[in-house]
Amino acid sequence: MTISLAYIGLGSNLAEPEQQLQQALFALAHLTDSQLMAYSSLYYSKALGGLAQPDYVNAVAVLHTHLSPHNLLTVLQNIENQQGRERTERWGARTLDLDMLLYDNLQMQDSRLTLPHPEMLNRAFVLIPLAECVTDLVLPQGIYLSTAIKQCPSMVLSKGIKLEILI
Ligand code: ROI
Repeated sequence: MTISLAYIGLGSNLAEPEQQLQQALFALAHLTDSQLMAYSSLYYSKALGGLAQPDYVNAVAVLHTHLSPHNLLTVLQNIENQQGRERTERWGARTLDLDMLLYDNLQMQDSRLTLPHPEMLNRAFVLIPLAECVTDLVLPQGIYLSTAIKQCPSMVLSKGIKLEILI
């Protein structure tokens, strides 16, 4: 059975964001046909995007998985839904956002999923925690993560604690 490497971005800005990420990491650690290999510290930032909304807490997790990209997306959406995610406005506040950032070196686009995540290169709150999980990753677009970080629009990002997960 083939095993793939997937990177997941976690974000929350509602209903006690740290607890949302704690619960989400627990769920990722218990995901079917998958293994949680690493995860970053918490990172705090102002909301990027048009709408006025609370500040965000973000992190990145690394999974080994036997799930296909679409099956992984489905289980990530199930976790979001279990944690009370309501899909209302596109750039609005959310209890939990789980974004598939990368799945091996796959580049694909269909109605459900675009890989790599189309916005990741513009988001320091994704790239910086990603760099905490992996040294000198080469992105599927053919650029080094360290280069992507230098080219990314700057934003204020405060590093917080690394959560403990009870397995
Ligand atoms: N801004 C920050 N800082 N963190 C996020 O996770 C985040 N997610 C979003 C939008 C609304 C684009 N802004 C964000 O979906």
